[in-house]
Amino acid sequence: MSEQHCARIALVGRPNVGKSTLLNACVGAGLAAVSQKAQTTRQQVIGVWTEGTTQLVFVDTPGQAPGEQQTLNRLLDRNAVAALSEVDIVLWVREAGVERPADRTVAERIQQRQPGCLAIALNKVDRVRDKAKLMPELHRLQQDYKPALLYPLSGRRPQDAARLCAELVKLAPAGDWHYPEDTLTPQRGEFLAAEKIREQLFARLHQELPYRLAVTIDSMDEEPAALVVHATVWLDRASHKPIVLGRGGGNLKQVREAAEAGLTALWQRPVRCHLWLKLREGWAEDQAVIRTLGASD
Ligand SMILES: Nc1nc2c(ncn2[C@@H]2O[C@H](COP(=O)(O)OP(=O)(O)OP(=O)(O)O)[C@@H](O)[C@H]2O)c(=O)[nH]1
Ligand SMILES: [Mg+2]
Repeated sequence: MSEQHCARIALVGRPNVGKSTLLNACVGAGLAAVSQKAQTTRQQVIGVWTEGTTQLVFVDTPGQAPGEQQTLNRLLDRNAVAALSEVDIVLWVREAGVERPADRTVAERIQQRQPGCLAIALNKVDRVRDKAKLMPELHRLQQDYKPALLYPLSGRRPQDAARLCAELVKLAPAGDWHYPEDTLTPQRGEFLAAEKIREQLFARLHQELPYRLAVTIDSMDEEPAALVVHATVWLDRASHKPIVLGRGGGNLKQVREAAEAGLTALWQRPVRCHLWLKLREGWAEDQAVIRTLGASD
């Protein structure tokens, strides 16, 4: 076999630009939680793409936002910054036609770290009707940051992600693969299950509430008919319980069913989930608790 190439690629960017969507599209699986709300991702998610002689290891990171107060947010930020120094390629995801102060913060952090190889994905181009409007933005990004790769795309289109991977292959240095060829992710099933449940809580709860929840997995058991997951949803206020449950428990049922469907698609086998609500007041402010609940750095 000819020489192997391997690149570890950090997806960075401000919250909600589509990093997790892009990771999922690149590896062709719903690994990372995606939602309309900013700061969905709390912890690094790793997705592996292997083709020919090259392996791309994508590391999804929490969106970086300036001036956040809450402990959890500070931890998220630290995780994202740490990811920058451990990779071969920094893939900075931006939103076409939208510039926010947090984009500046990300740019400064990238420049401080001076990554060996910078690639920029200009995402959500499907939202830009007049594609000619992209040209000045692409030109400006090229001038300002001189990336090794500048790629306009929609992370919602699998063919765009496939083309992006083909471009990233050209930047991958020679080196041994990190994982066996058929690896989708090195992360544990428990982690993926918790992320899928959290994703569904994000989809069905509003305002601050989803940010004040955490999910841990109590057990995962192979049973003849299905893989059975028992999970605890941690609340930090008693008043949140009826909202999470919904009328007649209907909301939590929807969360459970959608998580089951997502995990069944991911693992290609029937999955059943049981969700339990538990109260642990103040967890979102308590760094020690956050570590035990999985958002560790
Ligand atoms: N129209 C459009 N929407 C997109 C695209 N990519 C992502 N989205 C949407 O943008 C929202 C945010 O996507 P995420 O993938 O969760 O974003 P993220 O950057 O991982 O966000 P954080 O984890 O909060 O930092 C979701 O509603 C996605 O469906 C795209 O190419 N086009
Ligand atoms: Mg994300």
